[in-house]
Amino acid sequence: MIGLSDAPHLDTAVMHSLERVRTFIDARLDAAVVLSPEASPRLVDSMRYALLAPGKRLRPALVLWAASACASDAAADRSREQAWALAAPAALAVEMIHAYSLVHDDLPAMDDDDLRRGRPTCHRQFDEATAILCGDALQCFAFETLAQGMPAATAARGCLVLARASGKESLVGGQADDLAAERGWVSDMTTAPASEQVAWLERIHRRKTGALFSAALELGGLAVAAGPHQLAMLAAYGKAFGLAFQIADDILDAEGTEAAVGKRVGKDVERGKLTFPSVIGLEASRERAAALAREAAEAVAGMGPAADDLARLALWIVHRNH
Ligand code: GRG
Repeated sequence: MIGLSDAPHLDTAVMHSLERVRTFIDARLDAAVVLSPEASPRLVDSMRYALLAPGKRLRPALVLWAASACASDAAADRSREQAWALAAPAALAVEMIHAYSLVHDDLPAMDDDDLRRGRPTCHRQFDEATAILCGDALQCFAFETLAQGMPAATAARGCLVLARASGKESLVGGQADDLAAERGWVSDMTTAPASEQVAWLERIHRRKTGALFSAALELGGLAVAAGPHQLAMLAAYGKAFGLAFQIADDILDAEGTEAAVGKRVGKDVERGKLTFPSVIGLEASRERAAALAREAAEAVAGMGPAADDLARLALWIVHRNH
């Protein structure tokens, strides 16, 4: 199995694989959001601005790599290209949901950020009302893309998976609870015992960040008719990956530079927010993230070399600098 000791090769391999995903997905995102006679030009411009901005495309990568990992088993005659073609609508859809959530998260009423993906945030580039509408339209467009691009039964199940990962019990619910804590609408967690703080953090991040990663993996599996055993391996990977990603994100906020990360850093500490480094310390956070990354890689080891990209991504995610 691929391990952290392969780190020097890990960066090169992950960068190369992510570049392939970006080439595949960016061309399709570009072609998807086009001006039609009924669409407002400013709205379409804002959607293109938010969606085509240079992100890592981690969620589309998870969709596509889950599909190719499962396809090698579920339908041996299917090449990676075929698996990716089947999973493409789902890969576009998850990136649309992600882009919408970033646009809304950056709004003055939420995180009030000026910088995202190394560029002015959507409401800074356009205006607040356009940014709200941009997020709304991207969210609807995600479900339209999924429903239109997949066979009816897969699309129905896919829409359910994506809706659950995006809604009141997941992305939006996690964001709402995070906001409630920050604004003092619920009891103050900063004075709770460390074990309760860690449980609280895990619950927030499982919904706010982890659920969409897990949905991406499940959608990739569904696109190639993966079996229950494969879906279970992807689910175990997703659970560990999501938390590893979030702990690494907290470490980056504490230690990263704005230039490398492409967004404002240090804001969690500035706002007195609970983070893994603030609760368990930087060193323990690094160890926890590395252990979770190994757990994720082990979860898909049973899929063999077809899951190497997934395993490498989990290991890379905890020592990235952006
Ligand atoms: C507004 C409903 C609503 C939800 C917002 C996504 C989100 C919930 C908040 C974003 C705040 C944040 C920085 C969360 C940490 C996890 C995260 C989503 C980081 C950004 O994801 P990356 O690193 O970004 O994959 P890129 O730009 O590379 O796509």
